[in-house]
Amino acid sequence: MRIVALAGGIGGARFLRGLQHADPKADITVVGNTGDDISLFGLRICPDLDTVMYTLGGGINEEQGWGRAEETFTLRDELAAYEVGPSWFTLGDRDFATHIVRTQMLEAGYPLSAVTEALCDRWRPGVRLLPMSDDRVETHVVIEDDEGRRAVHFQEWWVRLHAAVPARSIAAVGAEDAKPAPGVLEAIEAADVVILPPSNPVVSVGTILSVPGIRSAVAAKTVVGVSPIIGGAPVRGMADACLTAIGVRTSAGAVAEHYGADLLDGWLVDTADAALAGDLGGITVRARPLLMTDVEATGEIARAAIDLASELR
Ligand code: GDP
Ligand code: FO1
Ligand code: CA
Repeated sequence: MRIVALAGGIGGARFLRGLQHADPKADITVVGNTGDDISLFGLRICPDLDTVMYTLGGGINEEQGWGRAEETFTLRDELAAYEVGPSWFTLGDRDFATHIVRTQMLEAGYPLSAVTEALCDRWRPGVRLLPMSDDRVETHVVIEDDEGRRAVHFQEWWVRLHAAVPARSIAAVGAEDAKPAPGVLEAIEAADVVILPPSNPVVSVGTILSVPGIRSAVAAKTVVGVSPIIGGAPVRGMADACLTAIGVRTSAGAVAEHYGADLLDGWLVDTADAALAGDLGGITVRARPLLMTDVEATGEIARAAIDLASELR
């Protein structure tokens, strides 16, 4: 079975591990979000691509969900001794190596897709990991506080400001002019099913879908999504603040309606949202437990998504 998944960071990566467990023979292409990417200390950092690569490659910090296992922070401490920041974004020594390799290759002229492939030669994630685009797209958040109304990078809003300042609006800067990375549209066209893992509907899946050409290619396929919202709240992270910023209620049903029946064929919701089961304006909704507590439980969620897609094909 050829599967394409559009993934953000932690929610996407954990789901993908379950998908591999549910169907070890599946041919999986992951289209990863690069809207979270940021340049710091002269280095290009791609948090969502790295979270998928480290999680599936066995190098992730499991408790945290991002960054490397068995990490040390000598470089961070040395930078701090020089008073060279920013200090609000924590990069460990092992993780720094990834960003150095990536930046060196980008500066030598390789596109991000080729760089990601090279990094995956080490990590062997068992999926084909493609950035959504080789062009630079950055998610910015418009906020308003004592310093006035301004746009900040998504990481600054989330990590430095802890999303404590409400997001007035969210923009994927550069998306309009971005092209899907080589292989993205081809993989979607060749897919038997497209799965939307329980990734952030605004700043992960929404950003990927904002790259011209990707949404229409996905909409032409059988698409099943897994709700990241359970009982009116995200399981973790800031999806509620992001949904509010784009005028969508934080509920499993509202997220499905936001994606739309032109995109989604099937939608898995948690048993807490079982009242939605049935037909939601043309989207087939099934309820089952959606907490990704371990690989087995996550595998069963992924299996349910594959089964629903097979029924709807
Ligand atoms: P990020 O880039 O690290 O924020 O990760 P993603 O965008 O891929 O996923 C974030 C989303 O994952 C959040 O909105 C969470 O609600 C969702 N999520 C995390 N854990 C679970 C879980 O166990 N079950 C479900 N259904 N969603 C989850
Ligand atoms: N998240 C944090 O909350 N604080 C950090 O200092 C931080 C550093 C970081 C470094 C590398 C990386 O790949 C991810 C990192 N994250 C950090 C996670 C990341 O900012 C976000 O959770 C995702 O981008 C949200 O989608
Ligand atoms: Ca992310």
